[in-house]
Amino acid sequence: LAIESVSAMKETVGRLAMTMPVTDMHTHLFSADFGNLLLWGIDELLIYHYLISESFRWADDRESYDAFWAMSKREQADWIWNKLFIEHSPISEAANGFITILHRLGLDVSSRNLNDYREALASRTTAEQVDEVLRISNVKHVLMTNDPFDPEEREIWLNRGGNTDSRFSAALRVDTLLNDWPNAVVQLRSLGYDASEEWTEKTKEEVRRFLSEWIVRMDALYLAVSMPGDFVYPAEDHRTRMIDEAMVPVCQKHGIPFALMIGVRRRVNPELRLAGDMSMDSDVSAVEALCRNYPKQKFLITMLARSNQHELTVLARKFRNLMVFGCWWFLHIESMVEEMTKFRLELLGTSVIPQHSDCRVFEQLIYKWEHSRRIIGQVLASKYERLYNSGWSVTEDEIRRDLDDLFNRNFWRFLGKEQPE
Ligand code: RAT
Ligand code: ZN
Repeated sequence: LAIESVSAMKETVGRLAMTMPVTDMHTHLFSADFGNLLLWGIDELLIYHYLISESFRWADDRESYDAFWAMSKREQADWIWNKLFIEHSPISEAANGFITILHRLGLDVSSRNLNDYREALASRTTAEQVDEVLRISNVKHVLMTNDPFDPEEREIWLNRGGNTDSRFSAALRVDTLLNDWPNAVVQLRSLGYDASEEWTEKTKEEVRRFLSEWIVRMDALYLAVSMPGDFVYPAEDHRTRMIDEAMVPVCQKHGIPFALMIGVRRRVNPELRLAGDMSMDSDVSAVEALCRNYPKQKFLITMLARSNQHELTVLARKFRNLMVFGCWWFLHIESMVEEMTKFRLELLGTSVIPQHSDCRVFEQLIYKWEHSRRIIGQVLASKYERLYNSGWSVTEDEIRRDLDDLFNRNFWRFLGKEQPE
């Protein structure tokens, strides 16, 4: 049944956009199987690296980075709370996000009493909080970021059964192999792979064996890396050899996509540690060459610089093995999500994955998805409105189909896999 009026259409889109279950195709979250690797709760939320860098803007000359890093987590959280929530208003996306979380968890935001918030969550178990947050955020499926070179994580995969929660899937992260090869060689050797710094036949074989074994062990849905903005492909360098001779062949053998997140400049301020990374312009022609060279290989691509977004979206018109995804990191703010979602829909229709959360702390699913759902819904409704004015009205089923494509099916279809129930 076609919807009768623009206002009824907007109401339907708004309601479905806010409530439809979503697949979150890139996070740094874990299932409860991973114990302490799964971060959650008030203090972890406040010491999110996005908030660390924002609060240092208010630090005075006597407040050193070293003093901050020497504090306990709780002290760090108190410090950030004072700077960003008490001494100033929580206007930024990440600070506002913390307030959205408190509000949706049913805590009294007006009390501004941090210890009450801590206490309210203190009696919960990790498993309870995972269920509760997935329920509130309506996130149905979460992709983790899984690194076998992390000793704590590796131990869980090797000796403690790995992931047993069907709401979570793995993605094999390969940054060290591409971006820090000497270190990767040391790690590979310590894990029993006969690799050498020199790119020999034996080394290629062993890297492929390492990747294959871990894809199988984790049941990884894709291979993932984040790349600096100066990534060039093809080039006479280690990265090109690694991609051509190890990573793409292994992805093809297992029938999985390769996700590249391009445009990071790591540690422009090392004193901020994880919070010290920056964005930089990238060369979209690297993605173009990959898509052209490997028409049968699928590439999930996101870029960090605003200046690359339009060109990347145009490129997706040329290559069906390219899926653009998410508004990443510094682009995950209201104005950019709106701008990017608009021109992506204008260039690609609904054949895009408009958002991923990149959450590091579990409750962040609540605000990242609530904020993004609202904007995506508004942009989609404005497109239906234009159609309506030409006499084309969409049905509720069609709205549901389009949102389901954006929030779930484009990802699973691209993978060639059934979405888990
Ligand atoms: O968004 C982030 O939290 C960054 O620190 C990175 O982890 C980035 O998302 C990445 O996956 O490299
Ligand atoms: Zn990430």
